[in-house]
Amino acid sequence: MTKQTLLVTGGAGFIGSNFVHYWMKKNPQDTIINLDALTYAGNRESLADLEGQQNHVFVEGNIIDRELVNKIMADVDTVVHFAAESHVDRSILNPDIFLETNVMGTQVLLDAALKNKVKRFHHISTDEVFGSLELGSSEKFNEHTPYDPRSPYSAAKAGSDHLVRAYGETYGLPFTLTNCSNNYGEYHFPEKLFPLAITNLIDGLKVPVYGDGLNVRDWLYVQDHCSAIDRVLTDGKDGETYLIGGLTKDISNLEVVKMILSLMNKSEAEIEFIADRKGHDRRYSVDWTKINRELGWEPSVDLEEGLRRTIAWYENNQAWWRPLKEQAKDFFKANYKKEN
Ligand code: NAD
Ligand code: TDX
Repeated sequence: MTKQTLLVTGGAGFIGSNFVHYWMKKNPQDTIINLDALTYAGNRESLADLEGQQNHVFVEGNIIDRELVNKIMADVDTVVHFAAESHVDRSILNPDIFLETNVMGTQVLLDAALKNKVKRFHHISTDEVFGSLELGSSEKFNEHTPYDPRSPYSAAKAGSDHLVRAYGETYGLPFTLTNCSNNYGEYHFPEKLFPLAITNLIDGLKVPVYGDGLNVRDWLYVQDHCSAIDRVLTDGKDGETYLIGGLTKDISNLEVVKMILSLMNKSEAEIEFIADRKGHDRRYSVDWTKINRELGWEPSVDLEEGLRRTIAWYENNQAWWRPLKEQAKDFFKANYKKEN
């Protein structure tokens, strides 16, 4: 097995920390440099079991810091770029930082990757760049769907996707790009829907559902996202984009919340309908046949099994999430209103 050095950005966040664990277990010969600014969403506790491991080097720093990024990129073979501001609701309250990190930060990384001749820049993106599909339609996003971002978050992510492709076309930077649907699982920050619902229910609180609850998301267990990235890093073709998704059938937020309630033996009286998100995308659905056909990837954990694992993890790891919910109090106050 050839040894390589990966630069993982945002590796103290939800998906990044899962990916670091996944990769180190599967490729113990490799070295991971983990660059993370430890914003509200980054947490060293998510990497606690890796403390002292020689081949995991944590660097606290910002992707926008050109000097630092250039320095740590020196011996890197592959960049896996997760770092981003990722919460749609926070982007509605305060868009500025989304542009700074997601667009400008990505450009700093791209420049450094070119300068240091990295062999592959893999950019992690989202299905939200494609906009919103009609409720009840059978349409799905695929690799040819035009971009139509509708929130400051997805607009900034779209900007970063365009920049990555532009660096490929203009300067010949070797890259791959994946657009994935909604992830859920261990180490998910407790202001996103699933962990918020589960932790509220553990505490005897209600589950806030925006609007009529009929919005549809395509849910994927985070470990399956990690295995998809692995397939793309290993066998993906230079300059290609792959869409990653988890479901084959629509499921509304309300239905998925009801699944969580039932798995936690709670009644539907625990649902609280609240004011809708501004510009709330109605429906996402991902056609993941390209990555399935070309790279042989498919999801391995279905929604019910993934939810069981996730609920058990939050029940058993209360010391991980309790301080995070406490820190997010101001956000909860600003975001949750009964009326629009
Ligand atoms: P997250 O918010 O949990 O983690 C983001 C991480 O990036 C945090 O550790 C944070 O400290 C770090 N970070 C933020 N700004 C930084 C900066 N300027 N410099 C260095 N580090 C910085 O996000 P996530 O849910 O793990 O998402 C990771 C990536 O995957 C993002 O690019 C997101 O757009 C994408 N994505 C997420 C989902 C999802 O469902 N969560 C789905 C598809 C794509
Ligand atoms: O309290 C809530 N009540 C509610 O009804 C919250 C937090 C959310 N919702 C709804 C909004 C969405 O329709 O649930 C759905 C999921 O919301 P989030 O967990 O905030 O995720 P979403 O906005 O879909 O974005 C996530 O998936 C795609 C990630 O945060 C993004 O980074 C990723 O790109």
